[in-house]
Amino acid sequence: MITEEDRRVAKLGLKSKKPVFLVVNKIDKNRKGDQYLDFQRLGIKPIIGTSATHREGVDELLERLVQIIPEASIVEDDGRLRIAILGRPNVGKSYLFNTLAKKQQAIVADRAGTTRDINRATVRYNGRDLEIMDTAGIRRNGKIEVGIEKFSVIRSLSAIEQADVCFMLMDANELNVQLDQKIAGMVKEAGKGLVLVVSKWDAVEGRTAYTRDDMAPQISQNYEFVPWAPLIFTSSVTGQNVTRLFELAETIDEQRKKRIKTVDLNRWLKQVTDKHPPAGLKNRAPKLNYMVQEDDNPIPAFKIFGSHTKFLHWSYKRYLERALREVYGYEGTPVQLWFIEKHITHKHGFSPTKGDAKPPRKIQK
Ligand SMILES: Nc1nc2c(ncn2[C@@H]2O[C@H](COP(=O)(O)OP(=O)(O)OP(=O)(O)O)[C@@H](O)[C@H]2O)c(=O)[nH]1
Ligand SMILES: [Mg+2]
Repeated sequence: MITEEDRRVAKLGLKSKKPVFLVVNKIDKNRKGDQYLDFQRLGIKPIIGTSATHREGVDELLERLVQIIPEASIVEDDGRLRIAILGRPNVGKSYLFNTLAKKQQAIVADRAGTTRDINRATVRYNGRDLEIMDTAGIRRNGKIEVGIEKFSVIRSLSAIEQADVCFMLMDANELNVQLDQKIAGMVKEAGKGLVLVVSKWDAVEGRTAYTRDDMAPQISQNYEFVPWAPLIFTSSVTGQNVTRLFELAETIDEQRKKRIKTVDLNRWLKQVTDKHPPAGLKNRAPKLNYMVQEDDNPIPAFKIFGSHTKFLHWSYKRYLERALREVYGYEGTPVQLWFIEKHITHKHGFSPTKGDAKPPRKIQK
């Protein structure tokens, strides 16, 4: 039987302009034929009858799904370093973009939300092509309006996806906003390099007695979940630290590409686990035996093989990440540690990057 709720959901689905399937479940309980006729009135094609409990029709459903999923697109590696400039509306992204690009490509304006698309510019720095992307501002959650603003969020997300390194701008005049943290979190989740950029520093430095050394610890505190991200104070008006950003992006890119020899990793693993063996439950103490870096991952990623790894405490994973960074750096980029049970070949647990390691942040002078 079709309910009012069914009709409403069907309408929503059809309006979404996405492929829609009508899945009629629990067909084992009904005579098939007439049920289907009824559901045709919802106007959705194809209709697939399933019985989840009897596993009927599920294969067909998957089969149909696979047919419409687009093929994975492989981004060609043209050797460019891609940088996305992110931040709330009006923080000075386009101004910085122009300063970096040295050409008037993006619109700079007083009104919030003037850039609606991703603006791109390619500049040559240190013998290498850098592609800079200026994104539209990300609005605070509740304030995202349907339409253009919604698309700007999507664009920012897509800029993060395309980028190797992201500059997260925060307005020196208006700090500690939750949304800034959210953007930084999105970058971390996407596994991209991150620089925390205080913009419009000229406006504060000139007007108040506030110094960088006053402000840096306060800001750092709000970004404890990305302790590895460098913090830099800039001004597009005076040009302060602007080219320093290019240097940072390059350094972060180098860090991300760094490969550590397996023999060194294992020596390191033995040292840190000897120093602090992972705690466990009675006879279920986790043991970590062997470690290797993944080859083909744009995010520095490590597999650590062991036993009882699911009993590893998150604080221990954090300890490992911190210790790894002490020796190998990886400034400005997330790293992933995967814990793999020796006997079963499946991954479980999360990267400790989801925990909060807390070494001192590098503040750029
Ligand atoms: N004092 C000072 N003002 C700046 C600086 N950078 C940008 N501004 C001003 O801040 C305002 C917004 O700058 P935009 O570059 O348009 O900001 P945006 O982040 O691109 O804004 P949307 O595209 O709307 O999200 C303009 O009035 C700029 O002149 C800076 O370094 N110092
Ligand atoms: Mg702009």
